[in-house]
Amino acid sequence: MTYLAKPKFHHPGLPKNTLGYTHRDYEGAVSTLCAGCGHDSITGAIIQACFELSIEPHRVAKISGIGCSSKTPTYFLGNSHGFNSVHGRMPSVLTGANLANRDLIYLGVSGDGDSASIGFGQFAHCLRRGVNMVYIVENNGVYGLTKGQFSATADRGSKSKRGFVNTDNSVDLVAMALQLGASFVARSFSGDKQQLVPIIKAAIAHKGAAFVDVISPCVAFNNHAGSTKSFDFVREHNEAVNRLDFMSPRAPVTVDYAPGTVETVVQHDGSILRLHKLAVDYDPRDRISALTYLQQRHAAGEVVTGLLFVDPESGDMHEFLDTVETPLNTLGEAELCPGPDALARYNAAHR
Ligand SMILES: Cc1ncc(C[n+]2csc(CCOP(=O)(O)OP(=O)(O)O)c2C)c(N)n1
Ligand code: SF4
Ligand SMILES: [Mg+2]
Repeated sequence: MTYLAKPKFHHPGLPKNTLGYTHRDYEGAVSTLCAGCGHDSITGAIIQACFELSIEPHRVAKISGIGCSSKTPTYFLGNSHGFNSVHGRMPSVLTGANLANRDLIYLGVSGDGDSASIGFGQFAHCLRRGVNMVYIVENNGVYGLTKGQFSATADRGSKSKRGFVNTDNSVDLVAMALQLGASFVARSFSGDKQQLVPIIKAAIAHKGAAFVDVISPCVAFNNHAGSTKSFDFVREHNEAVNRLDFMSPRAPVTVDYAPGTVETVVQHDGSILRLHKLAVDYDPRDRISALTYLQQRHAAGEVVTGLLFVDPESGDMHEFLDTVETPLNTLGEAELCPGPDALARYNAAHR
């Protein structure tokens, strides 16, 4: 496997975050993806978000499936935990890890093939269970790694590089996530760092299942006229529902927002989301309206980006299951093995 380590030298004047780390401390190995691949821009946005949030790298677990997108955790947060799993199986691996240790920040990275085709069932169940995570799909409408077959998110009527027309209806993962009960649902574009970085920061701060669909053009197989996942198509048809500005509780609240155009949402951990509302009556706390709006804009040929839905009061799987607060890997033998009497009582309760 190709693995290119980056040189460790960096300019002594590089900006540092509150932990004293530079941007470089959040990078990984040199990317081996095609030059210009949208996935590399998402990697850059994740690095920026973690740097700005001053996250301790050892508190992050990056888990992915298989695909060009699923390779990207190698290219960011080189000092974090990582597990490159099996095609479509990221959600179950992440759910298991999260059940064993709730103290880590879970970043699930997947592709449209990984999540909307082979892993569709896993995608659905981890969202409806409310696993506390940031689930990112790097969505290019194709199976990039296996040479550009249509994925399930490719729009009906879109053309492949070789001229084939997709005759299947498409899956909209954002609509699915809303329907399945995800408590934070957003969509962005790999080429729009201004929008994507605050969305990722807000998703990390959110407690519950946060789903972020990022349209990410594949320059090798899906960036030509006729593709609805190309740079040009998305730039021309992008309709941003809001402009998101994320502030962690430590940062001072800035006031450069025109009155009447700002929507403030306080999240579970006290962090604040400020939304620059472009659509006058768009409310990101209304799941039903979000679904309706999404479908209306889709019918008009537009790609809605921004924070579509957030439930600031959401809980997560551990709350729903009432699990112990201590991570399982730190429990001692006495707690893990309560002895024959407890087992006998438990068995008796089921007779
Ligand atoms: C069980 C299994 N089936 C099929 C494959 C072949 N395969 C590898 S990656 C991939 C699709 C990847 O597409 P996507 O998730 O959209 O990632 P992209 O490369 O586009 O980023 C497929 C079908 C595999 N590795 N494992
Ligand atoms: S094949 Fe497409 S998705 Fe894969 S690295 Fe190249 S541009 Fe990116
Ligand atoms: Mg893909």
